[in-house]
This record gives sequence, C-alpha cells and structure tokens, in this order.
Amino acid sequence: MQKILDEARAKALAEIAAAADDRALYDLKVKYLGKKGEITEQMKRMRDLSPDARRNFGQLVNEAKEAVEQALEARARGLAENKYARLAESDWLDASLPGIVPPRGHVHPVYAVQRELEEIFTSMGFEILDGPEVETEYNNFEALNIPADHPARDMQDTFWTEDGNLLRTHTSPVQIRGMALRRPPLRLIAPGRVFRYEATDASHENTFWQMEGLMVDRNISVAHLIYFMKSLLREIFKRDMTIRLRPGYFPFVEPGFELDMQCQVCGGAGCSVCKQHGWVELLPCGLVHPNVLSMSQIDPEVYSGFAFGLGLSRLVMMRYGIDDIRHFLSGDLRFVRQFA
Ligand code: FA5
Repeated sequence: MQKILDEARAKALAEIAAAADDRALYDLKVKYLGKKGEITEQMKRMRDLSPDARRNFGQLVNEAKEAVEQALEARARGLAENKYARLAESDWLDASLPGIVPPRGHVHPVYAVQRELEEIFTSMGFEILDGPEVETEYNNFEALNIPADHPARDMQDTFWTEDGNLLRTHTSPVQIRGMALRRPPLRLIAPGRVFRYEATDASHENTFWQMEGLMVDRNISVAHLIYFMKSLLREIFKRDMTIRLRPGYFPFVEPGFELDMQCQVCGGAGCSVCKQHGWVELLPCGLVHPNVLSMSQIDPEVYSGFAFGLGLSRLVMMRYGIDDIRHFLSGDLRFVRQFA
C-alpha cells in the first residue's frame, strides 16, 4: 500500500511540475485529490487496517496530500508569474512617451476680428446688439428711409422669403431695432452676417459679414464719426493706414461718406480684390438722416447721430492680405488652419 502511495505521490509531483497551464493543473488536482482521486482512494483503504497501521498510513497519506497541495500552489504561482512576464514583454508601455495631442479647433478669422472689434467698442461704452438674419422689409428698408419705389432698393439685390420677409441685406436694420429698444443717448454696434443676391468675385460674396455702428446723442457731429472710425482702424491694424474719405450716398444718412482703404493685398498697385483701382470700399458712414430718427420717435431737433456699416469680411481681408473673399465660406480647412 505504501509503495502505491509513494508512486502516486511521485507521479503527481512530476506531472504537476510539467503542467502547461491552469486548466491542466485543475485536471491534476481532480486526478489526485478529487473524490475519486488516486491519493483520496488510498485514504479509503485505511479502514481495512489495524488501528496502529491505520495511524501510520494515515500520516503518510496526509503528508502525500499536503505535498501535492503545495506543489499545485507552487505551480499555479509559477504559471501566473510566467503569464505576467510574457505579457510585459509583448504588451509594454513607455510611460515617458509624449501623449497623443487631440486635434484642437479655433475660431474662424472673421470671428477672431469680430471679437477684437467688440472689445474695442465695448471699452468705448458701446453695447453689442444682435438682430435676426431674416428681417422685415420695414426694418431693412422703409425705416431706413428707403420706401418701396426708391431707386436705392436696387443697390442691394435682395433674397425674399415667400411670406414677404427677406434675408437682411445689411446690418443697418439693427439700428432700427436698437432705437426701438433704447432711448438716447445710445451707442451700439451690431456685427453679423448679411446676404445679397449677387454674382461673386474676389471681393464680393452673396453671404458676408458687416458690423453696424450707431451713436445718438445731443450734438453728435462728423468729428465724432471720424474719431471712432480712426480708433477702429488704429486698434485693428496697429499702424496708420492709407485711407480716403469721399462723399457717398445712402438714404439713411446725410451727409454720407465712403471710407476706402488702400488695398493691402497688392499695396495699391492693383489686383483682383481692388479691381485694379488700388482702393477697397470698406467703411461707409454718415450722420443719421433726420427722417430715420423721426421714424424711430427720436426728435431730430434735439438729437443727432452717426452710423457706419463696416464691411467686416473685407476688413479681415485687408488685415491678413487675403486675396479672395470666397475663402471665408469655402469650408476649406487648409485656409482656416492658417489662422490657428
Ligand atoms: C451698406 O450696406 C450700408 N448699410 C452701410 C452704411 C451703414 C452706410 C450706415 C451708412 C451708414 P454697402 O452696400 O456699401 O452699404 O455695404 C457696406 C460695406 O459692405 C461695403 O463698403 C463693403 O465693404 C461691404 N460689402 C458690400 N457688398 C459686399 C459683398 N457683396 N461682398 C462683400 N462685402 C461687401
């Protein structure tokens, strides 16, 4: 009996030492220590022995059982260590490597300049007003002294909606909204998108950005207008720009002016942006027409005001030397990324 036990113990230890994985180890545990395992079977035989022999043999069986249990544990630890060593070799990580930088967006160049303008004007006491892109005919034209049969309606080709409204052709209707919301003295700017039904070229888009400016108070004159326009240009370009002021006609201002800037794309030599003239129309302006004040229930005998309608898209073109306005809404990321 002892010989059988010794043989079973030796075989178990050898097989456990050679077990290739956890599954094989489990099978060996069942084979030797399970209910019908080879060592368990030896225990069952003890009942046939005399009390003395049973005590001796029982001790041997227990020793064999313990030896097999220890061998199983040791092999399980060895297998686990091997597994982690292999994993560390095949699946390693260098914690000192730089991480993967996620792509980061940034604002469109038009909005970047718009934000700068908003800061400049709010620091001078102006408030920022927003208006809807779908406007009423009244706000876009009539309240600006452009009645239905006025030839000035042809100056801005219009997208009409089926219900008689329109896509605003300029930011000037926000002047009207501002005067309905606030009583003088008032100072406001209104940046935003405007829409015109017209053919596009290097300096004309059907969708572009403008920024309206309006100041109404007692004794506002052309001197105020020029001061604020100069401040705007100085802050944006950080240097003196070559500009010219000439008379301009807009039904909602009197007198009206056109402020042109020497083309920054060609330096004034002539290119497709300035149509070979060397000058770009940028900042029309004037003193608010008394009719416009009256229609907004502001007494033109008491108050006067100035207004300007900055061509914001063109200002951004001049600032960065962009040679085609159509880049702005092209959706071409190579263009936009240059301003990151
Ligand atoms: C107006 O829109 C007037 N509302 C401006 C104004 C406001 C005058 C207040 C007086 C007082 P105009 O149509 O000229 O004016 O447009 C103003 C500016 O927008 C132009 O000087 C130009 O810089 C820009 N602009 C006009 N049309 C386009 C276009 N199709 N594409 C890009 N920019 C344009």
